Amino acid sequence: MIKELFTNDYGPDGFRTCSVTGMKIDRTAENFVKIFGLTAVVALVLGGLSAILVVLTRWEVVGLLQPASFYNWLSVHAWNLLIFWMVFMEVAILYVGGPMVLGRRLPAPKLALIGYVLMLGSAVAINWAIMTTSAPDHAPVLTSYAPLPSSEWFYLGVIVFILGTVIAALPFFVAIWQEKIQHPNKSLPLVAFGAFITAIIAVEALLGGLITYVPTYMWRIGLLEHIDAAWYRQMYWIIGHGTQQINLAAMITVWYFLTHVVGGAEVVSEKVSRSAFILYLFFINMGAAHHLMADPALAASWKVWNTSYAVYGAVLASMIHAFAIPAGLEAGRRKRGAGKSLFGWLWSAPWSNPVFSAVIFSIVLFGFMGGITGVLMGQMQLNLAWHNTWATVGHFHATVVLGTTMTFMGLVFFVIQTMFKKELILAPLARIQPWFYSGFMALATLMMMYLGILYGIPRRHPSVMNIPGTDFNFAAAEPLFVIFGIAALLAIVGGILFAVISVGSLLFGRKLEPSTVFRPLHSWHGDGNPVHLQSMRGTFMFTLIFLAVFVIAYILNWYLLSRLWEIG
Ligand code: HEM
Ligand SMILES: [Cu+2]
Repeated sequence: MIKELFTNDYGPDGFRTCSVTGMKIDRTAENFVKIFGLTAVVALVLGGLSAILVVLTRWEVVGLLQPASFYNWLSVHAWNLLIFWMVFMEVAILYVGGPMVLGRRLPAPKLALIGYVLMLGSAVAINWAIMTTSAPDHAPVLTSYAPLPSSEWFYLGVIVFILGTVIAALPFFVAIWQEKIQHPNKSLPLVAFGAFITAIIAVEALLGGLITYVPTYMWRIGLLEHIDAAWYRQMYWIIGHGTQQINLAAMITVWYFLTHVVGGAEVVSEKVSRSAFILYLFFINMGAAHHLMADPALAASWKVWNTSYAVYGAVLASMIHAFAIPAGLEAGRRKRGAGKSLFGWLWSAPWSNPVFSAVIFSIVLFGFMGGITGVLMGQMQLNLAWHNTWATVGHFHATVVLGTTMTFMGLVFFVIQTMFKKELILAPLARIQPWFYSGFMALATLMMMYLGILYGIPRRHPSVMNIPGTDFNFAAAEPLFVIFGIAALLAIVGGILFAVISVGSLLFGRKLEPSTVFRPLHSWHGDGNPVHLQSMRGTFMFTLIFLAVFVIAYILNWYLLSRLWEIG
């Protein structure tokens, strides 16, 4: 049974040709993509289960967990979802974006294996260390802010996980290097280029992680006497922010890839899209200061330079992708004869295919909810109203759940059908899973934003109705908590649906010929005009709508800020 999952019809040279993408796929590369992807799904399930406990505690009508176990489970939630689910998927994405897109063998498969074993072992150790945390240690939550001590095994686990990830990324770099040696004058395909930029950002973030966690571990086991809290916060955010930028760059790379193979998109100007990736390379790490805007230890000039000047280089890049990807879909589909009217290219798209709908919802919800709020709260003044409230949690669930997780879910469905060659079970439910999950998650996320901005509900607090030593009254916020609680639980049902369909399809799905589900690109017939001559007026309309929403949200936030003194 297990063996069957790792067999495919490879030729004597160990390669096969994918009937959907036309890629030449190496057996070893494919098997590692499957292993990393499956491990990621296990982390998603564990993190999703912890979401039930976290939600039922914060929804205080239920008030499930005591404070100590709340923080343990919140840490399990953060590390499994934001770190393990994402990073295992991202290594898989590197192997797709490198060796597979280039039609090469996976170089140094031993390194891939060593990296995998280190990552898996440390992920298990970190989970164990978190779940068994008790006083005087503190649950690390995501940030493990020193000098609050956590289990020493936690810090050691983090160091090993970082090393394992770097090792697992090496075969990707070698593949790019070999390609460049062999074809020095050929530029990398866009998806490989995006994966390459992602990998560089990853290495920067991971090095920052070592600089942070090695001294912290030494301090925890008594080799260093003192650790400076302000130093820790500044250094931590190199990896804390950096990992989110890996998520972003990987997600955008997958957007380019899947809108192309599933929707028939064609990038209108590769030069422009590549320049946007380069802008990320130079500017995105600067944004790390936006996590420290309320931090008294940093100079205002440092914060302002980073968050109000440098980071807009990265925002510009995001705006370019946000135009280029839908425009590519519009122009590519028009060129292939799919839809003539303003939005006909969109309505006629394969909406019943969960790979397609997951990616499109991710693009829309990430942009409108995650992107806009990120720019708002990344501004020094507005940050005062957002910082450490639940609105912040709302913002990053819009980015890492509605954005990255949705995209990766679509990718998993894609891999199940094209690499495992299994039909999705429960087809009608599979069809609605992205609608269900993203719809309820978007509602839960919006409620977190409202609860934070309108009522100042704090994040990371098991109980707000009764914060000792204060006489805040949050009773007015209760109706929104009810909507939040119900929507969050339904979103978790959507997550469970994803897990059941994925695992069930692998175990019980019928064998599938992928080109019966995904329309191979060469089968499209269009008007023959080049893509840049196609109209992109539909995308232009979306751009105007986006601008209007941004302006309204911006004005509204400044209005709320101006009324802040009236609180209490
Ligand atoms: C149905 C899905 C999910 C629900 C209902 C949910 C719910 C929540 C809630 C209520 C909190 C806030 C706890 C607090 O501040 O007191 C939280 C925190 C968090 N969630 Fe989720 N979540 C979900 C999925 C995810 C996913 C997929 C990711 C990452 C990819 C994620 C990453 C995080 C992180 C990083 C935190 C913050 C932990 C910290 O404060 O250190 N969540 N989640
Ligand atoms: Cu950040």
